[in-house]
Amino acid sequence: MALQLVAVLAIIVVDNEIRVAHGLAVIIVGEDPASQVYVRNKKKDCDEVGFNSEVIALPENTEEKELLALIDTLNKREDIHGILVQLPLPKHINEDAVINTISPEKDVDAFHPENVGHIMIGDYTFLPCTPAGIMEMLKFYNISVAGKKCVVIGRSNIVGKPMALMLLEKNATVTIAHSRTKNLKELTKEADVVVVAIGKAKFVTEDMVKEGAVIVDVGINRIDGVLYGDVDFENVEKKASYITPVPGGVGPLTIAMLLLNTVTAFIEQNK
Ligand code: L34
Repeated sequence: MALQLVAVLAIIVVDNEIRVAHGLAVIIVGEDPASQVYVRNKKKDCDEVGFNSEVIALPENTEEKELLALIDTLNKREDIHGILVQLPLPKHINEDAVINTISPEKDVDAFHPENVGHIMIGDYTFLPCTPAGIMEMLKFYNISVAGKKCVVIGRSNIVGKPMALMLLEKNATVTIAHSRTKNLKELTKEADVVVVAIGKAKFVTEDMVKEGAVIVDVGINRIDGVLYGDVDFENVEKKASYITPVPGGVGPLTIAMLLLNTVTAFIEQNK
């Protein structure tokens, strides 16, 4: 559904000319197998909706300055509206330096500090793809978070922190839990909505959740070739009113939001 929505939005009229929103550059450095799958899925979805996308695969030993120079070139290209550098990067490359180099108007991940600041004050062009997808999904299922207790497990810059801000913006009462949180179960048992993004297979168990809770699983853990979320799906499912599966849940939504952000970037750059 989400992809079809993006496809409709992708054709717009600029100066009486019909144009297709294209121009997403995805950079991947190294051979991380999970990243390769995610980038391949992004490319596939771009092709499906008719975007021009370029996947630029660089070797593991790429120097930071080469990567920054490439981003600089993409920043200047008029046919590229969105730039994404797949994370994580190899250890010898400074992630912050890379994110800071992406032009904020092309930052379709919304990771640049300028975009993060805009989100903080509720005046933004882009939202980070994973939490934005989760908010869209809640809206689609008419799940209001206003006045509800929401627990976000995980405090990363790409999921946990922005997720908490977005829920807060929709008037939820938000708790952010993390590896140092004491008595996590006491928090989750009270929660109307639990979003978990910590990367530990089957971490959230049935005894931790309230009857009728909404459970959103961001984790993707591969064990012996099988994918597991951060939630013990089979058992938690019995108690939850809604629960997202892994695979086929938050991952594909993340990509749909990336395409939406690329459309937004295209529109903004053609104003
Ligand atoms: N810069 N780095 C940047 N932007 C992002 O938005 C991401 N993320 C996360 C990792 N690094 C990033 C993604 O793209 C996670 N992520 C992502 C994207 C797609 C999928 C999962 C995570 C996905 O396609 N998931 C499939 C299964 C994939 C599999 O078989 O492993 C699913 O159905 O969940």
